[in-house]
Amino acid sequence: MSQKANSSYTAENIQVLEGLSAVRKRPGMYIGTTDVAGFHHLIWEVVDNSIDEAMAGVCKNIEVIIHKDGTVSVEDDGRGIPVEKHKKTGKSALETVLTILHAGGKFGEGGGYKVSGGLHGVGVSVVNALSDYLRAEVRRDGKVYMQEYCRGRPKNEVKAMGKSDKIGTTITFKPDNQIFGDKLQFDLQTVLNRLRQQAYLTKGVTIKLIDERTDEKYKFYFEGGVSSYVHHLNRNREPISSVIYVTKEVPEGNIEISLQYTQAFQENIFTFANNIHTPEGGMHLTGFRSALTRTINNYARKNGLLKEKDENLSSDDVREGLTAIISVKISEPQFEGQTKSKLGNPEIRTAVETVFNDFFQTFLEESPKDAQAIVGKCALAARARLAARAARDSVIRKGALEGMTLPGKLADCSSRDPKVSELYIVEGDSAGGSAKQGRNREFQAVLPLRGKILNVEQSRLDKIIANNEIKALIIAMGVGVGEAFDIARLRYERIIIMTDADVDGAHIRTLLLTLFYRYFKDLIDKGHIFIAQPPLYKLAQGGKSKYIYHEEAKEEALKEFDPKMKVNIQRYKGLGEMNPVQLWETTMNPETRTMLKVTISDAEQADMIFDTLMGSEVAPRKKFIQTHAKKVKNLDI
Ligand code: 0RA
Repeated sequence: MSQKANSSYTAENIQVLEGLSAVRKRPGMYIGTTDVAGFHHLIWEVVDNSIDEAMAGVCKNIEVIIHKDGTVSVEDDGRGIPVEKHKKTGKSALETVLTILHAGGKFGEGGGYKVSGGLHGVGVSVVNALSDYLRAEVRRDGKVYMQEYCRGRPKNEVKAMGKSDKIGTTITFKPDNQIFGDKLQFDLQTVLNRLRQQAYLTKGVTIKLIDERTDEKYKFYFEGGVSSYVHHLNRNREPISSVIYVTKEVPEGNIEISLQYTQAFQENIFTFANNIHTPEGGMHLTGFRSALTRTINNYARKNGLLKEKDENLSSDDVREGLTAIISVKISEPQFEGQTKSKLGNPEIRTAVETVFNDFFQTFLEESPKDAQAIVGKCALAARARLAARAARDSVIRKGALEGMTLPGKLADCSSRDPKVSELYIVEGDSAGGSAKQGRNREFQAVLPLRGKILNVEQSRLDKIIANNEIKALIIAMGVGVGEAFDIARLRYERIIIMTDADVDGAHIRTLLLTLFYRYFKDLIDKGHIFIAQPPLYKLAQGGKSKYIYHEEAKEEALKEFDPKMKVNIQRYKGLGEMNPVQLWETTMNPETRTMLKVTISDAEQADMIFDTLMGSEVAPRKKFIQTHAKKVKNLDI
């Protein structure tokens, strides 16, 4: 692939496709949502443009500043947006790029970038349309140019501001309250995660973040690219091989792969196309997997580690404990699938397969120590798989996992229509009792769990399905597990985790989320998993009462009561303290309740949280629980 800039790139290459009023009318079409995700998307869109410059090899530094008033600026030392007059629009190229959709210069033929990121690829013009103020500063040809906009409309012509020997672009913008409301704020952790990820994926770029609200400063630079990423992901795991790395430029594009085996049981593979995360996988993943299975089997046979009578190692066996990043950069990525996050380009499958096959075969031959450790781990996984299958078969033979024998403690609903049915997973017998009495038994089922469920991060499937609490849950859900998982058999549209608002409740919730994340990810992806939101307080005075669900809302709500009289503040420590009617009113009645839908908005972050909370190394886990004890309460993976 050629990522080099076309030197004849001028204002004419920028195509004019459509206007911006559509963006303000239907922002969701361009940035997904106007909630907190869409709000942050504005930053991603601007940073993606700077990253594009870095991928083109013409930008080394990017600096993001979150100012005190919620304004954000993104500065880069790329080529600077061109300022000459644009033939088709009659305006400067800068104004064209900032005011016309898709005019980023990346969509024209025979010029511009060969590779481009950006989730929707709509460009900075969308950010401009959705900002009540935006300022673009360009340093180019020894000069500084500037233009300001309000809701996408230029306030002035492009102004020449003076001289500069620097080059690059600075975009400063303030999201429009009319679109996003006045409640949203940029979340430091979210921005950091994104910038860190982009820095891993763009070898050699330095990304700085300054949060002026708190005076915190961060800097990311990863010499190793995706191999630094793998190293980071495995920081709490015990490695059994070195970090392996290959990058190659082929006619289909640029391929970069890094991997390392650890003592863990799960696989953690993250794939990207043009720096865009592809959680649904696709052709790059398929190519990698088949090359991995083939090379390991070939090596094991050739070196007598697999005997003639032995079965081949399966694709699952060679992925146990594997952490890997696969990043491809190609000129025309096709994003497919439910959430447009699956790479569809068929040519990339063979390209990745060939590149990784050749590399990994040589690697194994030249690194016998790593090779032995890897094959040993895979062979162990194969033996465990056979044992697990035997255990599962015996469990299934006994009928334990079949829908026929619903667990005794499940209080099922009377409806047999999964579309309207809900399952409440409740902590402990006393809360379970309240929930059973308070529910609408027509469509709400209740499954009380006793005590702590098994930590699935540290166990294999055979042990997991032998655990009584988990077995009851799986049978109640009806979907089976592992190879037998079938979402079509799901017995409830919504599965709702209802635990106490204390540390134990948070722990049980996390264990359940880990179980869902690792073994029933489809249920999360398809939006079936929820977290109930019981109230923290009840305020009462005379005949008037009000439930409070967030700590912050308490003071505000107290103002609604008569200040001369005493307000009775009841704090709920556990669900068991509410009577069945209260539990129904506050937490279970679909008309009045609020629930959090569990999403995997950021698989890497989810992995990190689970890993830190559930992994085998004790020290980091302790630290996490201590420093985030409050946050865990509202854990949204
Ligand atoms: C259009 C064409 C060129 C660069 C850019 C846009 C550009 C946009 C942004 C947004 C943030 N930083 C940016 N840096 C560059 C190519 C310019 C050339 O070939 O000289």
